[in-house]
Amino acid sequence: MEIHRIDRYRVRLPLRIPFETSYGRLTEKAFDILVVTDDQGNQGIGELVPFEQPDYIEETIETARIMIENYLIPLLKDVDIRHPKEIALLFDEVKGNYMAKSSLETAIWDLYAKREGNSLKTYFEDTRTQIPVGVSVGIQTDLTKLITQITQYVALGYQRIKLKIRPGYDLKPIEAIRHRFPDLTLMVDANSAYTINDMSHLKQFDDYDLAMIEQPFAANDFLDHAQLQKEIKTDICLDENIRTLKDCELAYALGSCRSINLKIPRVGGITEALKIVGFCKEKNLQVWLGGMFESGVGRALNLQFASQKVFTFPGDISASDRYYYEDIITNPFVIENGEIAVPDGLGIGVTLSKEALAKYGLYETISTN
Ligand code: OSB
Ligand code: MG
Repeated sequence: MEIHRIDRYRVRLPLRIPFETSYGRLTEKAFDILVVTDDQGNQGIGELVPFEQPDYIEETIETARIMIENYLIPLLKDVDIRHPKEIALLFDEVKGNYMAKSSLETAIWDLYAKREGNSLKTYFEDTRTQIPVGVSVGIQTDLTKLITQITQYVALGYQRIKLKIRPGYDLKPIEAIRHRFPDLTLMVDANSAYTINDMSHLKQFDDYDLAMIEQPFAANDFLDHAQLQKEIKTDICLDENIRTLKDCELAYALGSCRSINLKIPRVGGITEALKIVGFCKEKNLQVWLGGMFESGVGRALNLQFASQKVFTFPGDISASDRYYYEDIITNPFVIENGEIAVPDGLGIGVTLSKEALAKYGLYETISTN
């Protein structure tokens, strides 16, 4: 198949609750939906997920748009794609820029699955139809409000809580949550806010039976994470560090972590994500699926991918209404008994809501062939 046309919706969705992390506060999520069309008029959709500021990782939505328009789309010109796994190789000559690559790569996987008449999950091994899910809770300095929020999420059935932390906001909220919920599966995510000088402070986290500590140190640090993992009992999980299979191999070889937060966009798409899953299975390294505040399009992709049984630990894949008042797909995701159902339709299995896109999105054609 050949890609003959690419359109995009630039979307901004207001968040129900502002989301604060160690690096900033988000009140609205900007993202693009890319629509790729083949030579027969079949279409696939993918989500471009980076933030507007380069504060989670270096990519931003604007740098990604430049990479897509000026460098990635030209690589697709006149190429006969036999299988979507060829895209990662084709994009390899562009260094980094994984989220930009992923938006097109995942759209092409969706297109391919639709063209072949399959649900995307049929291309993965050992799948199930319901996914256990958790929720990531932003920094909230008012501990009463924090506990109220977590109580609501627990009542809704979320099977795991991830608390965002930063220096000065860690042991107190952890203790408050543990006091109220002694048996809750609880983890924390620092988004790179600590340094090796905080070692003795971080060791105190061992007292709270945390499932893991996600990304305490810098996004490109492997050595200090390895040092910490040697000295602490709690599992370390890497998020920002992991862009490629090579990063996983390095983390494993050095002992930098015992768990991997896998985000398909952060590793450039499905093909690299599958390699990472294979490696983690082989090495018995825990892997679970993270999120980027995706709309229903990215969320559907995450659910398809998380259908693989290796993802036993509940992912950052919450119901649509945890994030947004209104989603841009016709059937928003709901949580039931702590799980979300994997969509059954062709490809990623969701349909864009033209009304919601008219309200929140700007439509434009970015490539014709
Ligand atoms: O560090 O995992 C993270 C959201 C945005 C950017 C980074 C992260 C997160 C989350 C929430 O923790 C993930 C989600 O629910 O989509
Ligand atoms: Mg994280």
